[in-house]
Order: sequence, then structure tokens, then C-alpha cells
Amino acid sequence: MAQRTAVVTGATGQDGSYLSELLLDKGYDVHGMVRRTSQAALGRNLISHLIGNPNFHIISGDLADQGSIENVIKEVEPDEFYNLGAQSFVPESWRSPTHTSDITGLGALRCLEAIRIHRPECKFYQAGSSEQFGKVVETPQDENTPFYPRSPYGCAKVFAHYITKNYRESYDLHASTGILFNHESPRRGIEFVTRKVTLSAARISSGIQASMEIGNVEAKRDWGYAGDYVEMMWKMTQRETPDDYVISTGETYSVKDMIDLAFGRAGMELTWSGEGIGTIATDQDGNVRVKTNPRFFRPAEVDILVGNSEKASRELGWTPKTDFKELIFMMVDNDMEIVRTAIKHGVNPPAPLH
Ligand code: NDP
Ligand code: GDR
Repeated sequence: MAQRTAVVTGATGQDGSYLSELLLDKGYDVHGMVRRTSQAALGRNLISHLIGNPNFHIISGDLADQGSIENVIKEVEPDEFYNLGAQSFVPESWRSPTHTSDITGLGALRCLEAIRIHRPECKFYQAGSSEQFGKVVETPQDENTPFYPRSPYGCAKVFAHYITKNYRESYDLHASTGILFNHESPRRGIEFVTRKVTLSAARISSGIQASMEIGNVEAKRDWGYAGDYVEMMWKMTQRETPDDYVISTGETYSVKDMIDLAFGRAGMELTWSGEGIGTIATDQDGNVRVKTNPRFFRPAEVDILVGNSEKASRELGWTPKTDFKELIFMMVDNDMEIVRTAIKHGVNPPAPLH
């Protein structure tokens, strides 16, 4: 079979970097669509190890710009197109709601239009989200659960979901949405809660930070490992018939559970007291290590998410390989190493954002 060609938007992000690796391993020619104003400028560089691979290419494009996406499609003539690019941080979506709607929502439509006009045989994957379920109307959530988004981000993903389905049904495009629940890794952005916690635990145990400020510790999420999840994106595009799939572990834990696990791994056994914005946690020596700050609470919260991936298990052969504890330990160990190395070389270790 001739070498297959794929475009990945969001290639510089957590999922984009893992998916690019997976596609390269499968022998694809991979084109990462990257915008001129990439966040990589802030020091996040997840694909430097791929630069120089003869099958990996960076191509300029922005989800805000229809013409740039059309140029990517015309130049690359891809067999598969994975739309992972987004303004993906939920709190930022209240600060920049129209920008989020433009990139996370309309961005998907721009990709679909470019494919419809220039390359209708190209298969399309849309990065959907459990945030589409938001204030859940049933538990667990599956492909038939009605959406009730709770943020501009969630609303934008619901639009992207339905426009993908509409292009599939109107133009017979091979277009699928993966409704993925939270997935994390050592490459997770430091503004998201798991990475904020694992990095803080590493910094506190190394003595360079006293305590961590956090938002709602009662929220519950279904957390999986990003390295496992990207394989399902590829599997969806390999199906003869395009469709939508929930990808999740089926288990849910609170932010508090996750903090306990991470701080325990870093040598701190926490005791919790208070509630709401008065919640604190002290370590075994009586030091306050975690306290809440109203700044990190959201205008509207998604209290609990837990997915049912039976359809994906049946049709895609999905079984999550990495469990919650392994995931959090992997992230803490990685951050301990980053912090240790930085201290050893006399440079400032990374610190959580937001
Ligand atoms: P990241 O935030 O790590 O990556 C987002 C990517 O989008 C970055 O590469 C960013 O590039 C790119 N991007 C942002 N704005 C634009 C733009 N205007 N044009 C082109 N690219 C842009 O997200 P994840 O890897 O975690 O998530 C991947 C996708 O999956 C996203 O769509 C996210 O919403 C969705 N999702 C993620 C889940 C998770 O738990 N991780 C769960 C469910 C869905 P830059 O370097 O330029 O900033
Ligand atoms: P989420 O992930 O909003 O689920 O979106 P995030 O890790 O930001 O929040 C998870 C939960 O933790 C609570 N929380 C905090 N969150 C952050 N970021 N910082 C804090 O200090 C904090 N304290 C408590 C939040 O309130 C929330 O309940 C992620 C993103 O990857 C989306 O792009 C994706 O679509 C969904 O997962 C599925």
C-alpha cells in the first residue's frame, strides 16, 4: 500500500504529539499544522524530538483562517485529517468566549469545508469532549446521553460535534467524533488540574514551594492516559463506516482523591479539614500544603463525569491499559525528575500556571 498521509491540527499539544508519534510508527507521512503564534513560544515543546524525522513536516495554518486550512489540504492532499487544535482550557473560555467559539467550534467547520471542497475522500476525525455532557442528565454517559454544556468551551464542542455529524450526513464525508473523557500524561499542559497537582507536589517535596492553591476539590472526573486514547482516534478513522464513540475508563475520582495520590507519591500524607472555599490539607508534620482560592473556582462547574465506552469496546476493541494510580504516579515521577534536574543545573523549575 502507498504511504498514507495525515494532517494533525494541534500537533504541538498533548494529544497531537502522541498521535503524531503513533502515525509515524504506523508509517504515515505526518503534517503537523502549526500556527505562527504557537504557545510553544512559552517554552512548551512537545514535538522537538520529531523535527528532523523525514516523515514529519510542519505546515503553517490557523484554525481561525479558512484560506490557510484550504492551502494545507491542497498542498498535502491528505488521506486522513485529525482536528485536535482548540482553545482547550475551560476557564479561559469564559475569559475569551468568542475566541473559543471561533477556534474550538467554527475551526472544525472550516476544516470540514476545506475537505468538502478540495478533498472529499479524506477521512476526518473531530476531537469531541465529555464537556459536551456538562451538567449530566444521566450517569454514566454514552453516545445517546443528551448534551448539556456548562461553559463556552462545552458549547463550542457541541457545535463542532453536530456540524461534523451534519457533514457526514449531508455530504457523505467519512467524519467521526471521539467523545473523549479527560486524559492526562506527563505532557499535559501545566494549567490543567492533574499536572498542576503533580508539579506542585514535586516542587513542595523539593522544598522550593510551600503550598498549593486550588479550586473545587469535590469535582469528579473519569481520568485516563493520553497515550492510550490517541490510538482510538486512529481506529475510528479506519472503520468502514464513520461514527461517534465515547472513550473513557468508566471510573471516576475526585480532585481530592487525585491530590491525595499525588502528594502521597511525593512523600506527603494529607489530612483534610474545612469545606468549600475553606478547605485545607496538612501533611504529617502539620504543614499546610493545600488551600483553596476562590480564583480557581469556575462560574459554572461540571460536578461529575463518568463514561460508558461499551460501544468503543465492542466496535474498536477499546480497553484502557493504564489505570488511575499508574497515571498519577507516572506524572509525579516525571515532575520530580524535571524539578530535580532543574535544581541540579541551577535553573528555575517550571511552575504551575493559572
Ligand atoms: P492542548 O491544549 O494540549 O493542545 C491544543 C492544541 O491546539 C495546541 O497544539 C495548540 O497549538 C492548538 N491550537 C490552539 N489554537 C489554535 C489555532 N488557532 N489554530 C491551530 N491550532 C491551534 O490540548 P490536548 O492535546 O489536551 O487536546 C487535544 C484536543 O482534544 C483539543 O481539541 C481538546 O479540546 C480535546 N479534548 C481534550 C481532552 C483531554 O482531556 N486532553 C478531552 C476531550 C477533548 P499552539 O501550540 O499554537 O498553542
Ligand atoms: P477540565 O480539566 O475542565 O475537565 O477540561 P481541568 O483539569 O482544567 O479541570 C478538572 C476539574 O478540576 C477542577 N479544579 C481545577 N482545575 C484547574 N485547571 N485548576 C485548579 O486549580 C482546579 N481546582 C479544581 C475543575 O474545577 C474541574 O472540575 C479538560 C480539558 O482537557 C478539556 O479540553 C477537555 O475537553 C476536558 O478535560 C474533557
